[in-house]
Amino acid sequence: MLSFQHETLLIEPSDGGSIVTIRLNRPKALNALNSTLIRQLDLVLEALATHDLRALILTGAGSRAFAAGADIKEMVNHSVDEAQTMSTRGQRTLRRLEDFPAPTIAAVHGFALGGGCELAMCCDIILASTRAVFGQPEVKIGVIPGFGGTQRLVRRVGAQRALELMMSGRNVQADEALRIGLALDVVHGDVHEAALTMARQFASNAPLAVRRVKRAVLDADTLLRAGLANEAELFGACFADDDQREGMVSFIERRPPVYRGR
Ligand code: CO8
Repeated sequence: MLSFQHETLLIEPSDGGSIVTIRLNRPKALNALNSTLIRQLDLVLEALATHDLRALILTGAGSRAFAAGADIKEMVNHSVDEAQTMSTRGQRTLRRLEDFPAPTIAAVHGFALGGGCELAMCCDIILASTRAVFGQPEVKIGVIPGFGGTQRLVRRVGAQRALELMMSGRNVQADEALRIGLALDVVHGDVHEAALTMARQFASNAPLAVRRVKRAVLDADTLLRAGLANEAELFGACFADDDQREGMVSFIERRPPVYRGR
């Protein structure tokens, strides 16, 4: 029953259907998160939450990326309202992933940038291949993280490191991701196989107890909701700036941006 396909996602059951892998499947665009993918992910997560899964794995199709962020080409011309709405919608889907009843593991190879990094951080565990590259590069294109990065990166790595990463927009290689606690482990070998091995370990324990461990941890964070709403508003506000258009157009035109602070 779980073996269904979506345009932008591949759904791969294993272990008799008790473990499922969702593979983001836009490899030509480095699995950039467009609105179709987000919508399909939302539907798949809603459906899978009603199955008796023991673990869920999220990974990217192709060899180059987990996901290189929200789709810049889709959002370049957004108004403030459209941007805020898209941020809020995306946050809802990512929150659905974070709230998924069973354990979730992001198996990251290649780029996990912007929305891709934000998506990975909604999983309980992040495993990185040696070639994983993380980052929140939004300020380089005139905006801020809008899928929860300003909230969840702080929780993963602390405010000082999160601010340094989000204000520089620089890339974080796998070994640094491990050192700062963004990734739990760096895998020398097949990162999806490693995720499956970990998923099986979780799956061998009492499933209701495992789910309650997760609930207890998530429920303790009572401030996240307000932080996400504030982020969506600030993300939307970027789309009143000339710098947002310049940042995104320069990415599409493959030239350096010229920012004027307006
Ligand atoms: N959106 C759309 N297309 C993308 C994206 C993206 N984020 N990333 C890569 N692509 C496309 C490229 O345009 C290119 O397509 P084409 O061949 O048709 O021109 C293809 O993927 C391959 O990419 P490159 O040619 O650029 O590959 P390189 O190896 O030269 O570079 C990089 C790889 C470094 C990953 C580069 O592609 C890059 O910098 N990508 C953008 C990274 C980024 O800035 N991500 C953050 C986006 S903003 C964001 O995620 C905010 C989240 C909140 C959103 C809220 C809702 C609106």
